[in-house]
Amino acid sequence: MTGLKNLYIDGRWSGSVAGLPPRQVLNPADGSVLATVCVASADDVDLAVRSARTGFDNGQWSGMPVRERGNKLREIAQILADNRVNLSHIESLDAGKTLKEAGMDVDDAVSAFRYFANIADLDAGRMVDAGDPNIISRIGYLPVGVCALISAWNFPLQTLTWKLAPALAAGNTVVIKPSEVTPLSTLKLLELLEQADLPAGTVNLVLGPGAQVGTALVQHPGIDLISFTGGSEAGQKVMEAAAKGIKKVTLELGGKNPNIIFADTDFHTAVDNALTAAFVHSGQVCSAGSRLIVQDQIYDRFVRELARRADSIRLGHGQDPETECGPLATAEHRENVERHITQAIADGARLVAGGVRPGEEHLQSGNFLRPTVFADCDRSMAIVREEVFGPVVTVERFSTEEEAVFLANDTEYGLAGAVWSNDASQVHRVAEQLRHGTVWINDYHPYLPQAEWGGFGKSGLGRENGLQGLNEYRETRHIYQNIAPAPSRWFQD
Ligand code: TXE
Repeated sequence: MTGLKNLYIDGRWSGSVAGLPPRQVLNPADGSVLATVCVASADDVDLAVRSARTGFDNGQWSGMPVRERGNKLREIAQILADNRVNLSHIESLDAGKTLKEAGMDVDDAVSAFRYFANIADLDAGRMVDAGDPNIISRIGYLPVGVCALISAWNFPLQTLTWKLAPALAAGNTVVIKPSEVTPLSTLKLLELLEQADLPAGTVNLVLGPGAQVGTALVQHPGIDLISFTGGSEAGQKVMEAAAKGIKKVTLELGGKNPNIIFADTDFHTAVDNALTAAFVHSGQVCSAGSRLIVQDQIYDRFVRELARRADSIRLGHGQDPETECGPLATAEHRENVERHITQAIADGARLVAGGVRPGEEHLQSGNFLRPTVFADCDRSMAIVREEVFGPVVTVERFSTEEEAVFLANDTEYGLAGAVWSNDASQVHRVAEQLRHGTVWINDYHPYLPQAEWGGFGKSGLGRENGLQGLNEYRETRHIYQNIAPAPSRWFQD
């Protein structure tokens, strides 16, 4: 035992039974140690899954009337809203995002709990016409069981609550594993959840690296469903584990998202939003508009203005109100992004902004990187095809509408995309042809808890939010009742 008690199992804070060495959580803006937390062993994971199983089987949560569960979710939403300042401060420190962004993440978390509280009892199933007046046939829903919720470091609170709120609304019990890079807002969330007095075993928390703790969790036979947000490589492993255990699985895996700009659109609005699309949270956003596709007539002017604006973005600590972009999540991640930049230059992309670490003295100990713009890109280049997950945007050129659609769909991913034009018919035509889970027209980034979120192709499986976001956490059951039973006479007496 290390004395640390950061795991939450069966309604209590506990330490790792194996006493594994704890892990330091670093501030990405200056490398300082924000906290030291314990690392779960396979035995701790087992205890957490057993606790969730007992919690599920005893029916205290899963058997609670749906309306009461909804009330609990509303209570949680209010607790989070009341703690907005504290939660966003923690998220800003740990994930390196600005306080403004972190506050919006808390608002998203609150909205998710409110939305799923409101829809939990909307749909109790339906009657089915069996074509026989003596048959009562009905469809109903049950919770799936014990869910493993694995969240990512870029939106620690938001990616978790998009899973937790629907999982709880549907009556499941859960074991949460946040990213080892950014566990602090999740720890705070668990602390706040105690105020809602959920039955013991409903929500459990394990901490530690994906390769060990995440693997132990997804391979555990007591898990019925895995909901994962992260990279493709880890997503593939999660899916393999799910396949071995025939577990339900949803994957939210990021993307390479096209942002199409037609020449007739308002120029400055499009440039301004292209920056937001690409560089919010230093591009560490699964739906980042990292691939600009710009029409011929405005291409050169667009590239010049984009580069000028990118060069003036202010980097800094998330808590500094002057900061527009924070650091990257880890030193290793920055090196990965830099490798992508080096490769892009070798492939012939024209660097017109950034590509380097900032020179300012006070940024030297953080994982900062200047917002980077590459022009003259084409789809043969790795920088156009691969997810970089950093402050890097590429610009390609197109002339016709058909070409724009072709380029935008020419990706293995399919999470999100946008189209900008003043021609109402054109934007609709283009949007209808884009094979991406979310398509924005003359906007970028907004999402709604009531609208499904998720991707085509390698962007993942299943959907979060919306009605489908709830249904991922429910089993469908058909009950067929014969009210006039009689011998079937299939076999002779
Ligand atoms: O995430 P990982 P990483 C993308 C982005 C980034 C890349 C890698 O391109 O550069 O993924 O990021 C847990 N079994 N996105 O390496 O490893 C892990 O502990 C079970 C996109 O930091 O995918 C963490 O909790 N769990 C993305 C979570 O999975 C495993 C957000 C994500 O970690 C595991 C983040 C395993 N085998 C990165 N391996 C998005 N969709 O927004 C890891 N984990």
